[in-house]
Amino acid sequence: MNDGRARAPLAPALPELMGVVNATPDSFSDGGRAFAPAAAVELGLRLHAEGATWIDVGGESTRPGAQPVDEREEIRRVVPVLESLRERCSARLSIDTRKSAVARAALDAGAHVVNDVSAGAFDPGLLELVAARGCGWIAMHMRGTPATMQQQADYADVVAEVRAELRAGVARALERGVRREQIWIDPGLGFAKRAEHSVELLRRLSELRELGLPIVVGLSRKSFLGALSGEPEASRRDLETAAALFACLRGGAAVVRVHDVAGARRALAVAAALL
Ligand code: HH2
Repeated sequence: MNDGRARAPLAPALPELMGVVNATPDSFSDGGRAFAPAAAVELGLRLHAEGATWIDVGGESTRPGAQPVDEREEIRRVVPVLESLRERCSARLSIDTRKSAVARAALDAGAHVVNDVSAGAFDPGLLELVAARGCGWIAMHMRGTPATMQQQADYADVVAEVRAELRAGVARALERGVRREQIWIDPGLGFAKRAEHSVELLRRLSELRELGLPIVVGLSRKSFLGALSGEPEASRRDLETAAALFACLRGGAAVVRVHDVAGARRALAVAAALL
């Protein structure tokens, strides 16, 4: 790892918290709130103070049907935020992008980890970059692109298929020179998944531990939670998120990606005492 910090154990007692900073106008639950760099930095600092040991900065929404953002615009959105957070806090910084040009600029600005929702499938140059820099890499499961993925949510056994596809993505990365110690995996809840697929993946999360890599789970406010509870408004699904964190803890997640860090910390404290 290029940041000199050891990766956390495979299944720590409590998952680490990754706070979400979307420097976008159109993210599905909080678009526009942290679009201005100063607002994004302020949010990142607050989430870190609330207990996030990771801050994930993104400049392109990946919600179903989202329109792609030009890489120069994406760089313009995230670089000043990363530079400032790198200077002002000690959180591990991840850049949420599928594009090697954006990842390169983000690493130069101080990011430690590339959070790649395409697991290396979108831009072949990304794996070469990760191998060359020795930075962290989150390989998230998806099929297709955010524009097309919901047409590919077709599984006989979603857990077995996601595990096999993640295994293949990790193997491709290892062939390109990425080392196992650099890698986290993520089931990609809501990405090429219908609600029942995301629920099944969370219920059987521990089966992904067969891959022997630490697991990141991004469940925060997602539509499968709304399908379960009946809450249509994404920004009002923090209670649903807190309840579902129980499954992340039970399944051995190493990192959970959330918008409401303070609430997630409280929910995990209770869940850990009860499990
Ligand atoms: N989910 C989103 C974005 N990035 N990265 C990982 N590793 N795992 C996830 O589940 C994940 C992710 C979607 O959430 P959000 O960033 O809040 O929304 P948007 O993509 O609309 O910006």
